[in-house]
Amino acid sequence: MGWSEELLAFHEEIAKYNLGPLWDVIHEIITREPVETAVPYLWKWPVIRERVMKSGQLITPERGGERRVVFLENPGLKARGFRAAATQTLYVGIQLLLPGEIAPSHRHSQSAVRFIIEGNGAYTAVDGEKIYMERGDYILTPAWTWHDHGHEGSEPMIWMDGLDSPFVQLINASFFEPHAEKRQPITKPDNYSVKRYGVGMLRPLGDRHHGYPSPLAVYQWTHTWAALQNLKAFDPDPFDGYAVQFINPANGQSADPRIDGVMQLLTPGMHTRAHRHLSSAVYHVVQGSGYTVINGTRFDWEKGDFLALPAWAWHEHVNTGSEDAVLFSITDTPLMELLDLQRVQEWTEADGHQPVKSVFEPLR
Ligand code: GTQ
Repeated sequence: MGWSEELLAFHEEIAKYNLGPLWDVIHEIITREPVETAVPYLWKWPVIRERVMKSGQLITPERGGERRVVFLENPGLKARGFRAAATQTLYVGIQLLLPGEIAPSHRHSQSAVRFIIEGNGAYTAVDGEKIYMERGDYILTPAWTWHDHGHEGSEPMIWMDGLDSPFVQLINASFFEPHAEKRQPITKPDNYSVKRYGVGMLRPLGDRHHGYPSPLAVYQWTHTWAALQNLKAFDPDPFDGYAVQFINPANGQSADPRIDGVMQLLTPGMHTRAHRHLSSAVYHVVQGSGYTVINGTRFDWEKGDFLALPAWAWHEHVNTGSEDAVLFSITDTPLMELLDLQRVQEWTEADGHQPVKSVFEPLR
C-alpha cells in the first residue's frame, strides 16, 4: 500500500486496542460493486439423486438431527468457510423420506419452502394441517410454524427444501425449538388451506385471515402449469420467458415474505435477454433441456439439475430442446426489496446476449 514505517507502526499499535485504520481497508469494505463470493455452479441430478438414495441406507431422519437431507454447497462460499449455502442468502437441500418414516416436528425462525420432485403418499404437517405432497407442488413452511413430515405411501419421496438459513445465520437470528411430540397434533382437515384458498382469487366469506402467513400453504402443480400454458398466448418477458411468481392470495405479496418462488417456461428455441440483479437464485430444472449463460460461461442443464446464480451475475436462458423447458427457482428478491438494496441492470450489447467464453464442466 506504500504506507510509511511510522504509519505501519501506528496500525500495529491501534490493533492492540482492537481498533483499525479505515484508510487501510476502505476499498475492501466498500467495493465498487459486489465481489464474487458465491460462484455460479451447476449440480447434475444423477449425482445428487444417487447420493440422496445412498443416504437412505446410512441414516434415518431422527439420527440425522431431525431430517435426512443432502444440501447444495456453493464451492466459492465453502472456500470462505461459509457452509451449507447455495448462494450468499439461500440454502437448498434435497430431502428423502422413506415409506413409514417420520421427520419429527420442530419450528425455527428460518423460512422454508419446498418443491416436490418425486414420489407420492407423503405429507408435510404445517400448523395443524396435513398437506399431501405431489410432484410439482410448491409448499410453504412459514418461519416459526411447527412442521413435521410423514410418509404413508410405498415409494421413496424426494423434494427440494429452500431456506433463508445463510441470511438468518449472517444476522445471527436463528431460533429453533423441537416439538414435545414427534408429530404435532392435527387440528384441521387434510389439505385445509387448498380447500379454502386453492382457487386463489376467492376468499371464504367471513374469513378473518389477512396478511402473514399466506392462508394458502400449497400451490398445486395443475394450477401452476395451467397458468404458464395460458401465458403462452402473450408476448414473453424478454428476460424470463413465461414466468409466474407464487403469491400470498390474501395480500398479493410474495407467498413467503423472505423467499420468492418462481416458475418459468421457455418455449423451444427461446433465448432470453441477459440481465443481472442483486437478488440471487437457485434453479431446479423441472423439465426440458437447454443452457444458461452466467457471466460468459455456458451451463448446460437438463431435467433435475440445480443451478446457483449468485448476486449481480449476468444471466440469460436458452431452451435447446423440442419441448417446453420449465425452470423452478427460489430467490431472495423479497429480502433485497425489503432492505431497499435491489438493483437491476440490462445487458444492452448484441441484442442482449453475452459472448460465451467458456463452458462449465459439471461433476458427474
Ligand atoms: O424439513 O424442516 O433441508 O428444518 C433443512 C432444515 C429441511 C425441514 C432442511 C429443516 C428442514
